[in-house]
Amino acid sequence: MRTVDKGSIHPRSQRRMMQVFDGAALGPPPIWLMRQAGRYLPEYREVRAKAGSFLNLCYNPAMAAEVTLQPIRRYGFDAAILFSDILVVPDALGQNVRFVEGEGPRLDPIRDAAGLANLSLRKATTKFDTVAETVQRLRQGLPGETALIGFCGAPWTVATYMVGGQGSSDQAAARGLAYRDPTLFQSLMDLLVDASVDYLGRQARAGADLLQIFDSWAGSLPDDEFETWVVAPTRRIVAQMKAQFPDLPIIGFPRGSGPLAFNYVQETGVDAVGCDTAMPLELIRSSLSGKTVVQGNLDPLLLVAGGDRMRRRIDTLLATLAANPYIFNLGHGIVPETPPEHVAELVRHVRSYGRA
Ligand code: 1CP
Repeated sequence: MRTVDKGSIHPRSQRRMMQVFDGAALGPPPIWLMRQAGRYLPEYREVRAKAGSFLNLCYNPAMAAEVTLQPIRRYGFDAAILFSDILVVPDALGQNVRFVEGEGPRLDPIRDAAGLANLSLRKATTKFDTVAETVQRLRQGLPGETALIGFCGAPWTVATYMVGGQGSSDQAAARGLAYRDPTLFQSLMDLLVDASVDYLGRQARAGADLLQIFDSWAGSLPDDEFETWVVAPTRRIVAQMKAQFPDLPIIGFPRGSGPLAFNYVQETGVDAVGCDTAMPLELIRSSLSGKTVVQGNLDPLLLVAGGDRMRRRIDTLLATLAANPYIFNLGHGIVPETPPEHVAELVRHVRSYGRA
């Protein structure tokens, strides 16, 4: 008997998620949600407890693949996103990174040239390959119609954690270092560009169908610094990825960039833009929709609330954006308080669009 590779039943181009990158406006649009794997799911909490530390989970290919698949089994999203974290990159480069229960990530901050000199891309390859092994397992284990998203943090956002040593509301440590010692800060960004290209390249070779670059703190910079620390490094990553993988779509998520998002798309060369919760729908419609693939931007807190209010906003998003290439998503990640049945209702409602 012939064995059938699940992937071969649905060649990559037949995955609905991929079709929007060929210019298709689909009714209903493809849907996935940022942080679709995570603490709001009881089955995630179970695996997370077994793993011990959060980084153990990220570096255990069997467990990381399992938690990636959990939301696909429940909701049948059009795309799975590799379970990992943007802070795997500084950890692999040699910075001390730990996740403190109830508090979030803590890193030994990089403040000077000596701190930076301790990091190297050479050290990182073993851990990067462990993550690539998760990607490989997923490509085998996912349904043929489900696209697989690889990702990394953008250099600016990753640097805010590396310099600050933890999350912050204003990214003051990194912004301060970038003004005080732009040469040192540029060296850190250069390392992160190289590391991101290496890391994403391994994910692509292992079977990722597309990539997302998370720039969660893009919105904390004035426009000239945005150009230097958000646009320029992202453009270098996109150019190097396109040179090696010309058909691999890249989604940029410049959270908080507001009216700068259009220039971001033009200048970085990303194929799609993730719109955050605060991006005005009228701005998305007039400056992005039809010019690039748009992804977003339902408020994650409206998903917690659920009900009619959520369904009405979904209808507005679809009516405004789905006539052009569009991927349904939230404007930021699912929060742990989200009732899993609200996610089911969201998917059901989006999938009813265009099928009436
Ligand atoms: O114990 C736990 O379960 C910790 C919670 C958690 C989870 C589920 C963290 C810690 N990271 C993740 C997974 C994760 N992180 C994914 C997996 C794939 C998916 O989306 O399902 C992804 C893509 C990320 C990306 C990530 N990590 C970003 C960018 C997106 C965003 O949310 O803005 C950022 C900023 C991080 C850092 C991070 N990791 C974890 C936390 C709590 C944070 C934020 C810390 C802070 O700013 O205070």
